[in-house]
Amino acid sequence: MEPKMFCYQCQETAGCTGCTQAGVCGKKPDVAAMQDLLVYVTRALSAVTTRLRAEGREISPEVNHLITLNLFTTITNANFDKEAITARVRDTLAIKAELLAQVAQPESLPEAARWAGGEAEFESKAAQVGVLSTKDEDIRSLRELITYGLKGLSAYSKHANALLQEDTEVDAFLQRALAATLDDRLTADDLVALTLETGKYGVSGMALLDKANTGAYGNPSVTRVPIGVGKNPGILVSGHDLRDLEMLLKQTQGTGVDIYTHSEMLPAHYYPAFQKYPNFVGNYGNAWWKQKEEFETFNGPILMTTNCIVPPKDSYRDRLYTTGAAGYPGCRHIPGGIGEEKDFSALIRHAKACQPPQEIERGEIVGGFAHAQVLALADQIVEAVTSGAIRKFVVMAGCDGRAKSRNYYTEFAKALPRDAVILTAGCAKYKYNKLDLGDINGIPRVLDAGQCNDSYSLAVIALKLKEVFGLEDINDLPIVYNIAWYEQKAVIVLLALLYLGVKNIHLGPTLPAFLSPNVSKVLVDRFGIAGIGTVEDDLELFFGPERSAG
Ligand code: SF4
Ligand code: SF3
Repeated sequence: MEPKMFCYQCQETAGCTGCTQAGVCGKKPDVAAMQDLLVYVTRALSAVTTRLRAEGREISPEVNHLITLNLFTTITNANFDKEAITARVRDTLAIKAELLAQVAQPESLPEAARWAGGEAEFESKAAQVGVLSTKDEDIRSLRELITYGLKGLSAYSKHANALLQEDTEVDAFLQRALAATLDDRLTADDLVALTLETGKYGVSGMALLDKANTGAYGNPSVTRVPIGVGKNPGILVSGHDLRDLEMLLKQTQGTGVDIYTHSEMLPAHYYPAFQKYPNFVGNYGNAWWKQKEEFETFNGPILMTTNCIVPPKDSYRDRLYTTGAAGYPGCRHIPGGIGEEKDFSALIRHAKACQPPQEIERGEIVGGFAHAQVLALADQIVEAVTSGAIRKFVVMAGCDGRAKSRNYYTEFAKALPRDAVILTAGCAKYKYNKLDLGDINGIPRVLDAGQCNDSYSLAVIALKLKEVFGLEDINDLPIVYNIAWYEQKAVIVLLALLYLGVKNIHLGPTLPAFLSPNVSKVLVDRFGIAGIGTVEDDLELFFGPERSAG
């Protein structure tokens, strides 16, 4: 069949090769095309800003923010709204034209930087600039690997920017690297080096976000989060944007409307600044892909602050609101830029006219083991490792998804030896965070550091343990990595770990389709990256044949 689109940026890509007729995620070919064009014009704008910096000019924060928001908009499951994406293409071209006029020798920039097509040409241009426009499969693979890492980095930057934190070096790198994906002179070796540099700036971007989050909301601490429901009508908040949640919590005080978190918003409960709100009652449901059932039974309005949106059922479509980078055609979008107060009164009015949520679970989840909390428990943890009570930590961070093969992670968690502790972050945790895995000398066997955005905590914890145990090499720690990925934020986390020198990371449930055989080989040879096998085989690999039963 003639391909109508080509996208292979996420783990669920069709046939583990590429979505060519429609996205498994629900993305339609016309939206995919407009996303391709948005990435293209963003690469072009980045080529212009990178040249201007080289000429000694400053780039405004507004332009930096436009670029990060553009990339964030194209992350899997963030935005399905063709009109909104087209508007961003228009705005980007307008700003590029303004900046291009300031470049000393524009003719030496790549063709993309000089393209100034009108809206009538958008569709035909989009058809020429997608992933497959790079013919060499290894160059294409590396360009996309870098681009997906930069999409993840953009998400982290955008969240930090929302809390008025900036790192202009991260922005300059992001734009330089994005511009480099247009440069036909770069060899595969150049692009491998740029991939690793992307990981370096991934660490900086994650550190910036950590500073922004903890500076604004305090350090997460051990928290028990209820998963049942109350009697008031509620608003369910999903995605990753803590600033949006803060505004909503403030605006709902005294209204009789309760706030619940869904999926990746769960870790908001771990922050002291949010715990003071009496109507911030708990977490409802599970990971993003369960939306269809859980949004239906929630009964009230739902606010998607970022990815991951599942195309909604008619039963709750009118209750689904988006904001920030998120968008869905026909769903109401709450506007508001960085530093602006968003107006959530429409959701609050809507909630008051709805029934309270229907109970789907009871009990609680324990989390809040971000770096400060874990470091506060360092003596206890070091003692448990030294005495042999904890044999190994298993990093099982990352994403959840709908593929049945992900049941591997539940089975793996259940079968782990009882002296193993899971370190996690991201929505991958929903595969095992409601199992009763117990504790080791009071240390829970699942230590949840937070959102995928908080994966930085896992790196800080590993580096601290390396220091405490006086080790030369981070790979000598009793930590193994069995990471689940789905979308592009997991790509920047992976690149950040590689930059920190972590070897032998297992990535599943399948390896990325965008890695060509040669690029995979580089990752295998240099970093020992591997996929997953059966639970039994992998446990033997990580713990040896003598492992005790879980
Ligand atoms: Fe397919 Fe994933 Fe791209 Fe959606 S984001 S079109 S599922 S590869
Ligand atoms: Fe999850 Fe989308 Fe990646 Fe934030 S919500 S980890 S998949």
